[in-house]
Amino acid sequence: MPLRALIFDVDGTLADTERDAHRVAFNQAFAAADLPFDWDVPTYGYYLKVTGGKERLRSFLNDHPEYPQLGDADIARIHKQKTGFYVEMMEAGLLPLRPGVERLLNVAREVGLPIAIATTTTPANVESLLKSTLGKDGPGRFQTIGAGDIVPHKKPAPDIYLYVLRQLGFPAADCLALEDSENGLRSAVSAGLDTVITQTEYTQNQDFSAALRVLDQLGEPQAPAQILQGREAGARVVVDVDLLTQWWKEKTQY
Ligand code: XBP
Ligand code: MG
Repeated sequence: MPLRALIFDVDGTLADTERDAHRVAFNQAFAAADLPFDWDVPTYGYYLKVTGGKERLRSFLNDHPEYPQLGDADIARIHKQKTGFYVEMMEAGLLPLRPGVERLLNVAREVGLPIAIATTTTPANVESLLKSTLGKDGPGRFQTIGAGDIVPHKKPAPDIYLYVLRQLGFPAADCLALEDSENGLRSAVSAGLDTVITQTEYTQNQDFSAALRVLDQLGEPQAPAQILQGREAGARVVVDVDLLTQWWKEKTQY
Protein backbone atom coordinates (compact mmCIF):
# COMPACT_ATOMS: atom_id res chain seq x y z
CA MET A 1 0.00 0.00 0.00
CA PRO A 2 1.56 3.34 -1.01
CA LEU A 3 1.55 6.51 1.06
CA ARG A 4 -1.81 8.20 0.39
CA ALA A 5 -1.34 11.82 1.51
CA LEU A 6 1.08 14.33 2.99
CA ILE A 7 -0.41 16.64 5.63
CA PHE A 8 1.49 19.88 6.16
CA ASP A 9 1.51 22.23 9.12
CA VAL A 10 1.81 25.90 8.03
CA ASP A 11 3.60 28.19 10.49
CA GLY A 12 7.21 27.11 10.82
CA THR A 13 6.78 24.24 8.33
CA LEU A 14 5.71 25.75 5.01
CA ALA A 15 7.25 29.12 5.89
CA ASP A 16 9.13 30.67 8.79
CA THR A 17 6.25 32.97 9.64
CA GLU A 18 6.41 33.43 13.38
CA ARG A 19 9.22 35.88 14.21
CA ASP A 20 9.07 38.27 11.26
CA ALA A 21 5.41 38.05 10.26
CA HIS A 22 2.99 36.94 13.01
CA ARG A 23 4.97 38.63 15.81
CA VAL A 24 5.26 41.87 13.84
CA ALA A 25 1.54 41.81 12.95
CA PHE A 26 0.63 41.30 16.62
CA ASN A 27 2.78 44.31 17.57
CA GLN A 28 1.16 46.43 14.85
CA ALA A 29 -2.27 45.51 16.24
CA PHE A 30 -1.18 46.25 19.81
CA ALA A 31 0.07 49.68 18.72
CA ALA A 32 -3.13 50.37 16.76
CA ALA A 33 -5.15 49.55 19.91
CA ASP A 34 -2.88 51.76 22.08
CA LEU A 35 -1.86 48.83 24.23
CA PRO A 36 1.19 49.53 26.42
CA PHE A 37 3.22 46.45 25.45
CA ASP A 38 4.76 44.66 22.53
CA TRP A 39 6.40 41.27 22.01
CA ASP A 40 10.14 41.08 21.49
CA VAL A 41 11.66 37.98 19.86
CA PRO A 42 12.29 35.97 23.08
CA THR A 43 8.91 36.90 24.62
CA TYR A 44 7.10 35.77 21.49
CA GLY A 45 9.15 32.56 21.47
CA TYR A 46 8.07 31.86 25.06
CA TYR A 47 4.37 32.37 24.26
CA LEU A 48 4.52 30.13 21.20
CA LYS A 49 3.95 27.36 23.74
CA VAL A 50 0.31 28.54 23.50
CA THR A 51 -1.12 27.78 20.06
CA GLY A 52 -3.62 30.18 18.51
CA GLY A 53 -3.18 33.95 18.43
CA LYS A 54 -6.18 34.82 20.60
CA GLU A 55 -5.24 32.16 23.14
CA ARG A 56 -1.62 33.42 23.09
CA LEU A 57 -2.68 36.98 23.90
CA ARG A 58 -5.00 35.75 26.68
CA SER A 59 -2.17 33.74 28.22
CA PHE A 60 0.20 36.75 28.08
CA LEU A 61 -2.37 39.00 29.80
CA ASN A 62 -3.01 36.37 32.49
CA ASP A 63 0.72 36.47 33.26
CA HIS A 64 0.78 40.31 33.29
CA PRO A 65 -1.92 41.72 35.58
CA GLU A 66 -0.17 45.14 35.34
CA TYR A 67 -1.49 45.54 31.78
CA PRO A 68 -5.09 46.35 30.82
CA GLN A 69 -7.08 43.11 31.01
CA LEU A 70 -9.14 42.59 27.87
CA GLY A 71 -12.42 40.76 27.45
CA ASP A 72 -12.92 38.10 24.79
CA ALA A 73 -14.57 40.57 22.39
CA ASP A 74 -11.60 42.98 22.61
CA ILE A 75 -9.15 40.13 22.09
CA ALA A 76 -11.13 38.96 19.06
CA ARG A 77 -11.17 42.52 17.64
CA ILE A 78 -7.43 43.03 18.13
CA HIS A 79 -6.73 39.60 16.69
CA LYS A 80 -8.81 40.40 13.63
CA GLN A 81 -6.72 43.51 13.08
CA LYS A 82 -3.60 41.42 13.52
CA THR A 83 -4.84 39.07 10.78
CA GLY A 84 -5.33 42.12 8.53
CA PHE A 85 -1.75 43.26 9.10
CA TYR A 86 -0.46 39.72 8.48
CA VAL A 87 -2.41 39.38 5.22
CA GLU A 88 -1.05 42.77 4.07
CA MET A 89 2.47 41.51 4.69
CA MET A 90 1.82 38.33 2.69
CA GLU A 91 0.23 40.30 -0.15
CA ALA A 92 3.37 42.42 -0.29
CA GLY A 93 5.21 39.14 -0.94
CA LEU A 94 7.57 39.58 1.97
CA LEU A 95 7.87 35.95 3.07
CA PRO A 96 9.22 32.98 1.10
CA LEU A 97 8.42 29.31 1.59
CA ARG A 98 11.09 27.37 3.46
CA PRO A 99 13.82 25.69 1.35
CA GLY A 100 12.59 22.57 -0.43
CA VAL A 101 8.90 23.14 0.26
CA GLU A 102 7.83 24.18 -3.23
CA ARG A 103 10.02 21.44 -4.74
CA LEU A 104 8.36 18.78 -2.54
CA LEU A 105 4.86 20.11 -3.34
CA ASN A 106 5.71 19.91 -7.04
CA VAL A 107 7.05 16.36 -6.73
CA ALA A 108 3.87 15.34 -4.89
CA ARG A 109 1.81 16.80 -7.73
CA GLU A 110 3.91 15.01 -10.37
CA VAL A 111 3.42 11.62 -8.72
CA GLY A 112 -0.26 12.26 -7.90
CA LEU A 113 0.17 12.21 -4.11
CA PRO A 114 -2.56 14.31 -2.45
CA ILE A 115 -1.47 17.11 -0.10
CA ALA A 116 -3.43 18.71 2.73
CA ILE A 117 -3.00 21.29 5.48
CA ALA A 118 -3.61 21.00 9.24
CA THR A 119 -2.87 24.25 11.04
CA THR A 120 -3.82 26.32 14.04
CA THR A 121 -3.53 29.58 12.17
CA THR A 122 -6.47 31.61 10.82
CA PRO A 123 -7.72 30.53 7.33
CA ALA A 124 -7.08 34.00 5.83
CA ASN A 125 -3.41 33.69 6.81
CA VAL A 126 -3.06 30.35 5.03
CA GLU A 127 -4.76 31.60 1.91
CA SER A 128 -2.65 34.76 1.66
CA LEU A 129 0.60 32.86 2.27
CA LEU A 130 -0.22 30.21 -0.36
CA LYS A 131 -1.34 32.78 -2.94
CA SER A 132 1.68 35.01 -2.42
CA THR A 133 4.17 32.12 -2.67
CA LEU A 134 2.53 29.62 -5.07
CA GLY A 135 0.29 31.92 -7.09
CA LYS A 136 -3.45 32.40 -7.14
CA ASP A 137 -4.04 28.66 -7.59
CA GLY A 138 -1.85 27.85 -4.56
CA PRO A 139 -4.68 27.07 -2.09
CA GLY A 140 -6.43 24.87 -4.68
CA ARG A 141 -3.44 22.54 -4.82
CA PHE A 142 -4.37 21.24 -1.35
CA GLN A 143 -7.15 18.69 -1.24
CA THR A 144 -8.19 19.81 2.25
CA ILE A 145 -7.24 22.85 4.32
CA GLY A 146 -8.04 22.50 8.03
CA ALA A 147 -7.31 25.76 9.84
CA GLY A 148 -7.95 27.83 12.96
CA ASP A 149 -11.18 27.72 14.95
CA ILE A 150 -12.79 25.03 12.77
CA VAL A 151 -12.16 22.52 15.58
CA PRO A 152 -12.82 23.04 19.30
CA HIS A 153 -9.31 22.25 20.54
CA LYS A 154 -6.14 23.54 18.90
CA LYS A 155 -2.79 21.72 18.76
CA PRO A 156 -1.43 19.84 20.74
CA ALA A 157 -4.92 18.29 20.71
CA PRO A 158 -5.38 15.89 17.75
CA ASP A 159 -8.61 17.59 16.54
CA ILE A 160 -7.30 19.42 13.48
CA TYR A 161 -5.48 16.34 12.15
CA LEU A 162 -8.53 14.15 12.80
CA TYR A 163 -10.66 16.69 10.94
CA VAL A 164 -8.30 16.68 7.94
CA LEU A 165 -8.11 12.87 7.90
CA ARG A 166 -11.92 12.71 7.91
CA GLN A 167 -12.06 15.14 4.99
CA LEU A 168 -9.43 13.15 3.09
CA GLY A 169 -11.17 9.87 3.85
CA PHE A 170 -7.88 8.11 4.63
CA PRO A 171 -6.82 6.35 7.83
CA ALA A 172 -3.97 8.02 9.75
CA ALA A 173 -1.73 5.00 9.14
CA ASP A 174 -1.77 5.73 5.38
CA CYS A 175 -0.64 9.36 5.70
CA LEU A 176 2.39 11.31 6.88
CA ALA A 177 2.49 14.67 8.72
CA LEU A 178 5.15 17.36 8.34
CA GLU A 179 5.58 19.63 11.36
CA ASP A 180 8.03 22.05 12.97
CA SER A 181 7.04 22.12 16.64
CA GLU A 182 6.48 19.90 19.65
CA ASN A 183 2.86 21.04 19.93
CA GLY A 184 2.36 20.11 16.28
CA LEU A 185 4.11 16.76 16.71
CA ARG A 186 1.96 15.91 19.74
CA SER A 187 -1.16 16.80 17.78
CA ALA A 188 -0.20 14.68 14.76
CA VAL A 189 1.01 11.70 16.81
CA SER A 190 -2.14 11.69 18.94
CA ALA A 191 -4.14 11.56 15.72
CA GLY A 192 -2.14 8.43 14.82
CA LEU A 193 0.18 10.01 12.24
CA ASP A 194 3.85 9.35 11.65
CA THR A 195 5.56 12.72 11.55
CA VAL A 196 8.69 14.26 10.07
CA ILE A 197 9.98 17.45 11.69
CA THR A 198 11.77 20.37 10.05
CA GLN A 199 12.73 22.41 13.08
CA THR A 200 13.10 26.19 13.25
CA GLU A 201 15.09 28.66 15.34
CA TYR A 202 12.14 28.83 17.76
CA THR A 203 11.59 25.06 18.04
CA GLN A 204 15.16 23.72 17.91
CA ASN A 205 15.33 22.75 21.59
CA GLN A 206 11.94 21.05 21.77
CA ASP A 207 11.31 17.34 22.35
CA PHE A 208 10.95 15.56 19.03
CA SER A 209 11.60 12.03 20.28
CA ALA A 210 8.23 10.86 18.90
CA ALA A 211 9.11 11.94 15.34
CA LEU A 212 10.12 9.62 12.50
CA ARG A 213 13.01 11.98 11.61
CA VAL A 214 14.10 15.52 12.54
CA LEU A 215 15.77 17.73 9.92
CA ASP A 216 16.92 21.32 9.68
CA GLN A 217 14.84 21.80 6.49
CA LEU A 218 13.65 19.82 3.44
CA GLY A 219 16.68 20.75 1.36
CA GLU A 220 17.40 21.52 -2.28
CA PRO A 221 19.77 19.55 -4.57
CA GLN A 222 22.39 22.33 -4.40
CA ALA A 223 21.92 22.78 -0.62
CA PRO A 224 20.78 19.50 0.98
CA ALA A 225 19.13 19.23 4.37
CA GLN A 226 20.75 17.61 7.37
CA ILE A 227 19.18 14.81 9.39
CA LEU A 228 19.43 15.87 13.03
CA GLN A 229 17.64 12.97 14.74
CA GLY A 230 17.02 9.52 13.35
CA ARG A 231 18.98 6.51 12.22
CA GLU A 232 21.04 8.44 9.65
CA ALA A 233 21.75 11.47 11.89
CA GLY A 234 24.37 13.70 10.27
CA ALA A 235 23.53 12.58 6.71
CA ARG A 236 22.71 15.15 4.03
CA VAL A 237 19.52 14.52 2.07
CA VAL A 238 17.04 16.15 -0.28
CA VAL A 239 13.61 15.20 1.05
CA ASP A 240 11.33 13.94 -1.70
CA VAL A 241 8.33 11.62 -1.90
CA ASP A 242 10.52 8.51 -2.27
CA LEU A 243 12.50 9.29 0.88
CA LEU A 244 9.38 10.15 2.89
CA THR A 245 7.76 6.93 1.68
CA GLN A 246 10.84 4.94 2.70
CA TRP A 247 10.80 6.43 6.24
CA TRP A 248 7.04 5.97 6.52
CA LYS A 249 7.26 2.32 5.41
CA GLU A 250 10.04 1.52 7.84
CA LYS A 251 8.05 3.09 10.70
CA THR A 252 11.37 3.16 12.46
CA GLN A 253 11.77 5.03 15.69
CA TYR A 254 15.60 4.69 15.49
C1 XBP B 1 0.81 28.35 14.60
C2 XBP B 1 -0.03 29.03 15.59
C3 XBP B 1 -0.79 30.24 15.22
C4 XBP B 1 0.11 31.37 14.68
C5 XBP B 1 -0.61 32.68 14.64
O1 XBP B 1 0.09 27.32 14.03
O2 XBP B 1 -0.10 28.60 16.72
O3 XBP B 1 -1.45 30.70 16.37
O4 XBP B 1 1.21 31.54 15.56
O5 XBP B 1 -1.77 32.61 13.88
P1 XBP B 1 0.69 26.10 13.12
P2 XBP B 1 -3.18 33.14 14.46
O6 XBP B 1 2.14 25.90 13.44
O7 XBP B 1 -0.19 24.96 13.52
O8 XBP B 1 0.49 26.51 11.68
O9 XBP B 1 -2.90 34.46 15.09
O10 XBP B 1 -4.08 33.22 13.26
O11 XBP B 1 -3.64 32.13 15.49
MG1 MG C 1 3.99 25.01 13.17
